Amino acid sequence: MSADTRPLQALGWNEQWQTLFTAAAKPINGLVPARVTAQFTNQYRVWTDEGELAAEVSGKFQFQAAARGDYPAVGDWILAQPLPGERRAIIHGVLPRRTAMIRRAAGSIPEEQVIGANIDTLFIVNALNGDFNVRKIERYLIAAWESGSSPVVLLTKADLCEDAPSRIAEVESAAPGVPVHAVSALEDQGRSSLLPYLQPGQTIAVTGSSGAGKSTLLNWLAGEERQHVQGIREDDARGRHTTTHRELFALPGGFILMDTPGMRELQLWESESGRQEAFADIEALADACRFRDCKHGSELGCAVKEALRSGELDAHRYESYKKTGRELAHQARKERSVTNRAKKSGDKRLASREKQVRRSMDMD
Ligand SMILES: Nc1nc2c(ncn2[C@@H]2O[C@H](COP(=O)(O)OP(=O)(O)O)[C@@H](O)[C@H]2O)c(=O)[nH]1
Ligand SMILES: [Mg+2]
Ligand SMILES: [Zn+2]
Repeated sequence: MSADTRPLQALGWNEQWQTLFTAAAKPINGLVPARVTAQFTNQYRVWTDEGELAAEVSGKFQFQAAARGDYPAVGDWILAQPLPGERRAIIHGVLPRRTAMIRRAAGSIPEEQVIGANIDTLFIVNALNGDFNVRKIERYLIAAWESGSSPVVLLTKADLCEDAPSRIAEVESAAPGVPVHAVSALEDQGRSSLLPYLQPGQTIAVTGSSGAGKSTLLNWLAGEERQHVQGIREDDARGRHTTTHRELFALPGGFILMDTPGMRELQLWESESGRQEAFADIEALADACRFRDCKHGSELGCAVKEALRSGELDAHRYESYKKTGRELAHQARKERSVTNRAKKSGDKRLASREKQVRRSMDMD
């Protein structure tokens, strides 16, 4: 097989990754590069040049991992040691991530969870039916900006909407600087607007609520059924989860698509700079307030209040801005207090609970 038909290339492998791999792999022999294509409880599926292998992290890796975020995530490039004669490999390391989409893991202990690594473009998917929700899109944008990948908002099910242009405008005003496209997989509308993102070697993750049409989008772009799509009657009390885990797909155009299970609500994790980026319009207004420490209350010369009065700034958007700010501050306090408690008491129970959570199922 010639170098340019290496299977890894179809998953985005390039010279930069090769350089990082060569630097990282030196101390151990027999390591090959691989990309994590799916993650289960403590098991991974990885692709190497030799094909697909089941993989787990090494004992040393587990011992050295300080946080759950250090563990491999879907999209990561890793150092794999294939076991001779088996379709299995041991993971010895993770190459530095170019981007990382992070959320707060479910559970009472504040902990980060990487939901996708090395994503170039993040498709934030929201359906143009009754589920349409600009505030939800704002939350995803915060995490997207924080992750380092480029967000794009995709409004799906355009065939169900009478007035897509006004919805697009609504999203545009809540997503300064972010491209917004309306598409319909059902009626094959809007594909050409996505082509600039679907370039060879590019990794695109699709994220958004359950039922928004993520898996349908993947099948549409793949030109064949690669993922199961939820049927209307499969609804159950827990919500509708057809896609149960994150997974990478190498598609015919040479790009890589990551499908993800729907989230009921995206819990933000340490993303103040992402928040500032997502609300750059409000941050700019605040810079124009007369007082540097303006709380946008009853101060004189408050540009934020003025923009709210004139209608330039939407009151709901401003509420989101304040709410996410409070949420992140509250979470930061909680994290500090858990860290301090664990340190002070050497609390074994807490430490073991943390480890358990870290290794626990990666479910939504
Ligand atoms: N009308 C219409 N329905 C769609 C479209 N895309 C997806 N759906 C439907 O929306 C439902 C959820 O789709 P699915 O891809 O499983 O959503 P996911 O949970 O985000 O992966 C399914 O019943 C799809 O047939 C579309 O473009 N138009
Ligand atoms: Mg799905
Ligand atoms: Zn002000």
